[in-house]
Amino acid sequence: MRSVFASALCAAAAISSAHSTAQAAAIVYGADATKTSSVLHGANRELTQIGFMTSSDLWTGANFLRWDDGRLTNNKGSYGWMDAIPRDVNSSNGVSGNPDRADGAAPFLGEAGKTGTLREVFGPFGGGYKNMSYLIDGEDRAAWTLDLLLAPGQTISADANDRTIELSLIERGGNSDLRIRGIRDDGTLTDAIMMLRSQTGRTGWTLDSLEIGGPQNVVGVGISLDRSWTNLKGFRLEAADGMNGPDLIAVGTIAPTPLPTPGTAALMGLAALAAGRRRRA
Ligand SMILES: [Ca+2]
Ligand SMILES: [Ca+2]
Ligand SMILES: [Ca+2]
Ligand SMILES: [Ca+2]
Repeated sequence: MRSVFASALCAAAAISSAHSTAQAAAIVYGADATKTSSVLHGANRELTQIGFMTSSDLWTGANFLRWDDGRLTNNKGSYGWMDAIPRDVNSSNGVSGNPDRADGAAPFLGEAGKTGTLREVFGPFGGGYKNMSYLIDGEDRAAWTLDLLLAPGQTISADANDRTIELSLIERGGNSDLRIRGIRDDGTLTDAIMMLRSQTGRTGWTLDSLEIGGPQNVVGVGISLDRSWTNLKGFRLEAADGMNGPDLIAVGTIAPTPLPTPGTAALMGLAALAAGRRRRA
């Protein structure tokens, strides 16, 4: 009897879940090259539009310029937003994750000393666009961790619509995986989700950087996060042995909004109270 009752409960749960509009898990959509375009300024690439399979969302370069701060931890050390990170160039592979650039792209400020910064890779370049010819190059069997943070006090939260995108990654190669976590405003991390190489879609352009000897396809994903990903101040991207060296070009997200602080909420409460008193007076 008990097992029959349990089965009935399971069936009811399945029906309930099937009819629920709430999204239960992150969904990863490949980039759609037919809805994606970019322009070159010399060999520096500016994204003008990116679209994704099965989603009607169209993002622009602005979606990939949300970052105000960051930290990269690799096999050599841990580096903040403006810190000079040692780079591999000309087929050397000693740094597990490092700034790299298209062969013809503008040199990094630390070019002579073979360094680059997170701000150069993920911040505005020249006229203010995210330079899609700058990336973090990974190695086949090595690990790195990258935190990207929104401006202080700003957060993003996933909606309940599984066709809208909240996070996009652009990667060079399309033969690597990447682990993703949300960083909540209180510093705690969400559960991890994966971008698998099989889920990526081509953007329509290629990238040949200083660290490799020929061009590779650039791919992307758009991810609809589930509703447990709320009040995020940033994202953590992780490469590990077995992920085949993800080469991260860009990370995009929706427009952030200010997180109401307890102080703001209290002030608003006081204002409402004062208004009520005035009305009664
Ligand atoms: Ca490297
Ligand atoms: Ca969504
Ligand atoms: Ca790759
Ligand atoms: Ca090259």
